[in-house]
Amino acid sequence: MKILKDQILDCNKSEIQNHKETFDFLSSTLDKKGHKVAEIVAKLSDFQVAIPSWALGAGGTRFGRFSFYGEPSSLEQKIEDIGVIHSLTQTAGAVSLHIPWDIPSDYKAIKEQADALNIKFDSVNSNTFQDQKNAKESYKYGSLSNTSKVVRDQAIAHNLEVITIGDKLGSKSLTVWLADGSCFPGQSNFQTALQNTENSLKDIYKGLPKDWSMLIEYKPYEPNFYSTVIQDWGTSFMLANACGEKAFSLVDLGHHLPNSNIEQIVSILMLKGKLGGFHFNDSKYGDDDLTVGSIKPYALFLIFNELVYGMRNNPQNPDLAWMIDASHNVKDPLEDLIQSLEAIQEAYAKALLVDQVQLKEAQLANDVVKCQEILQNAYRTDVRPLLEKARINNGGVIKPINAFRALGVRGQLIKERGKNTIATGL
Ligand code: LRH
Ligand code: MN
Ligand code: MN
Repeated sequence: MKILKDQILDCNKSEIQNHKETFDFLSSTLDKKGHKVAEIVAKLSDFQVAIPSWALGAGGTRFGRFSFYGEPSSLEQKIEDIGVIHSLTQTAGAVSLHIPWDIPSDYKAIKEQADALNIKFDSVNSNTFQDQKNAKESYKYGSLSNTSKVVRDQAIAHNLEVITIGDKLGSKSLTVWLADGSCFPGQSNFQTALQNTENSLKDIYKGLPKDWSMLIEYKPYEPNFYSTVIQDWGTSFMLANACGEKAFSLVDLGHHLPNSNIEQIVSILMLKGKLGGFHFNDSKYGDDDLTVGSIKPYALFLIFNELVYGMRNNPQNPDLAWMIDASHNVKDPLEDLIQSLEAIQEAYAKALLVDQVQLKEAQLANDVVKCQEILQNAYRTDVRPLLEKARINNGGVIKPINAFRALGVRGQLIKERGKNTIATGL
């Protein structure tokens, strides 16, 4: 399945007039306020988010899984699906592989396929939260933190192998997320577990190629329900510092206890030059992995406001590895990803409308009302015509969900792949 240029032009025919009218109106309004619309649109066009290789099929819960049919069952088909989303949205120009779920069998062929679709290989994810086929040791009681050195060594070797795989594809970072922790008080010694993890991470760090970085993801609970070794940003930050200048924290929006001030975490990590990666999703209760922006869009905007501030003012912080980390239980995964990409771009565009100079002045004058007005004026702007323009400029469609449906993508995929496909991975 491949979306052709003519199909894109065809989809845009019926939408272009309306787009022009709404865009012209918005851009003249923003112009009058001193915004540089062309620059904002260019930033949106440049902003690319990786799609994880495990997100292209229906997810599921521990109670069941309901297929959407036509799901990809090989890495090639997953990249093909990302190609579809990218052709329409022009925002999904990268894939993030999970190893061992998606080890390429033919590196040259997979690179060529991705290149042709304009898709890069972003951060590679290791997996020590499941026992692998024929593995000698089990991760039941932890991986990098395990009390047994042989288990830790196996987990370290796996991470080093993931680096080797990613290196062949052009990836530049390794994302480490550990399920390590304990389910009951007394089960684990907190200090030993953290010390073992630090030592193991340092061993992996030594194996990083020169131009690579290591991203350390944190999460407060699940699958362990009493303690998690890398539970919060402080722990991740501490470990990144212990490893060295190529190690960073990774923020996954769903990995916080309710009401955590994520925008403040983002801000402080960027100030310290230690925010390396980002996983987008939304949640109401826990690590729900819902569509980005579907529950707390204002919080997402506030987070982007700090990201934009950091990208402008914190040269000490590296470019970030952006990725969607959502799961799709009741929606078509491709439609859900399109909605997430749109929500990300929307929050980014709104954050680009925040007048940081005015905000600083209002903060210095302790004009609390004005500070709030500045943020909320930006947030209340309907920026969707800017997103449409950014997509048009890159050769995408004006309305991705409408186009996805008008082109009958899912029907076509079912025709090509059949009904009984099961996506590998989660
Ligand atoms: C853990 C997580 C992590 C994993 C992915 C499957 O909850 O967010 O990033 O790699 O989900
Ligand atoms: Mn994640
Ligand atoms: Mn998660």
